[in-house]
Amino acid sequence: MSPAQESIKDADFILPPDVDAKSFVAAMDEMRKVVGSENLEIITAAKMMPDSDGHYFNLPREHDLFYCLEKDTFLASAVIVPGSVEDVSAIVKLANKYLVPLWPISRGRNLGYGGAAPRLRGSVVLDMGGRMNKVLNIDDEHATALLEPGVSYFSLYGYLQNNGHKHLWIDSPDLGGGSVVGNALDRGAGYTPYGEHFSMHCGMEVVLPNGEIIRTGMGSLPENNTWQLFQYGYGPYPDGIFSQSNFGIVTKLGIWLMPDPGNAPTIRNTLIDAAVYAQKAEYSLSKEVLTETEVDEIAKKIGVGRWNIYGALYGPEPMRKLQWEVIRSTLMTVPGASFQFAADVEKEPKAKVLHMREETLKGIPNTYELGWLDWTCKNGSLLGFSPISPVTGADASRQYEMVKRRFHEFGFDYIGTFVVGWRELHHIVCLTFDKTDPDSRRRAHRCIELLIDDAAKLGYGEYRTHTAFMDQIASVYNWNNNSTLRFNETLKDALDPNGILAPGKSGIWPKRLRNRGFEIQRSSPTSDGASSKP
Ligand code: FAD
Ligand code: EUG
Repeated sequence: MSPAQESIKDADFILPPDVDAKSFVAAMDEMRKVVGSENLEIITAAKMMPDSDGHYFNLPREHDLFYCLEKDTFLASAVIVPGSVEDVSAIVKLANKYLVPLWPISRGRNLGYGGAAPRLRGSVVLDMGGRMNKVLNIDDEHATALLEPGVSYFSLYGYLQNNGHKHLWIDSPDLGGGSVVGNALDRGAGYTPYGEHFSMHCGMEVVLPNGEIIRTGMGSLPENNTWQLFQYGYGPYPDGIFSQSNFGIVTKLGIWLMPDPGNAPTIRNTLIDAAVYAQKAEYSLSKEVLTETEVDEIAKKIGVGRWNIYGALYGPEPMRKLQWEVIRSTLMTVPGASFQFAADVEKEPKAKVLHMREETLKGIPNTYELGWLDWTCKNGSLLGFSPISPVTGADASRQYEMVKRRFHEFGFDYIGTFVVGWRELHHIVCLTFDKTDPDSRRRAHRCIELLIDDAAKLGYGEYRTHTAFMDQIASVYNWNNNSTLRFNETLKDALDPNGILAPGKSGIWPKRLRNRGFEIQRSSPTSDGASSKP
């Protein structure tokens, strides 16, 4: 053993389970040869504690920007930035050799759901977007795109604007810095008719956990020209198992662009709009959860209702006029309802939320909504709680009451929006907290933990979640004695026998790591008894 090797100590690294410092260093040495030393960064405890945590445009990749447990709970051992599909495949093979888990991200801006950080501490973050960030193809005639993981909404929009494709629109979520591929893979949502992002994808290229590369749909037929035109191809349709999963690393994704759009409204509460403009302290001296009367006053002050529908009509003017007549005459029967058009509202001295939403509804990416994160403190953090509901007033009200009760109990103002989908509502609850205050973190975490069980008891489940709750949510999707989780585990063990790809994602643990204490249990039993222990 050389002196250099002897001096390698476990404590110097953020080691994954079953890997000692020596073999971790050997793995990194081999992986460095694949990507080049400038594209591999080892995270050390010292490196982890800079004064600044980073921010939206300077995102930490080794930990969650909005950590709700400790800053180093979901901590990566290294960050690797591959430059090609071949790099990815080579890294995956080495990960198998050394049992080093990989956590792929595209842009890593999964804020509210764990950011860029891995579920299993010591995993290596595979930054798929850092170098693989090209728009590979735009098909004007069919309105499709083929993208690498690093293409953000901003960059896709810019590309279309600057390369003669202005007639093609995109659907952006509220923040434009995310990845078109990453958001679709986590089944994120936007606000135009193409807002259901995963269903608008068409064709994938995937590196499997053994390093093999496949193309889905028509992509498995060599020389085909329909990869981005027909979603299914031939035989079983596997694309779904690569979303919110740990079954493969997506290296290319096809996506449908919008030649001629329709309408997808959101229904937002007063405070989310108020918070876009200013912090709570500017509206109220109260340190408590705001009362109904106080929220009424804020609504009056900023000129909105308690619930506000933001939507757009698309298409030729005569059709829009006709559609508007139908909508107007229906919605105006709601007592107290009123409406405004962005064009009729003064933009000076300050743009209104209406103008901001107008951009989003036109597919112009932006970051206005970062504003509401600071509702109760500067550099505020978000925990997303996102249960699915039928599109009925009764369900929306029941969910609103359910959340308000817990938010009141834990001292949070309700901030939320209902995003209308094809056949359901995504109820997006935005719990803003102060990550620098351990008590705020604890309350935030416990509040959502209880709400997951509250929701399950009423028959509601979340469409997506923060890493801290992945096991809990898997445990409430438990029909027929957890048969879904067992199905996922069967797939996991077949595809990833060494358990190297994103262990724990969506509550799916590989055999090697299952039941060894890495699952996160509820911090204590839920107060009125959890409906659904596994
Ligand atoms: P990434 O972080 O790159 O990916 C997300 C996850 O997908 C990863 O953790 C990983 O599990 C998986 N993944 C990514 N790439 C790959 C790959 N190549 N192979 C395999 N798996 C992969 N979200 C919405 O959907 N709609 C909104 O309107 C919205 N508004 C928001 C507003 C605010 C103020 C905030 C703070 C957040 C909001 N979010 C919203 C949540 C989040 O910011 C976005 O969903 C964001 O797009 C996710 O980050 P990303 O696109 O960089 O994805
Ligand atoms: C939003 C936020 C989300 C999401 C979908 C939409 C929009 C908030 C925090 O996660 O999943 C206004």
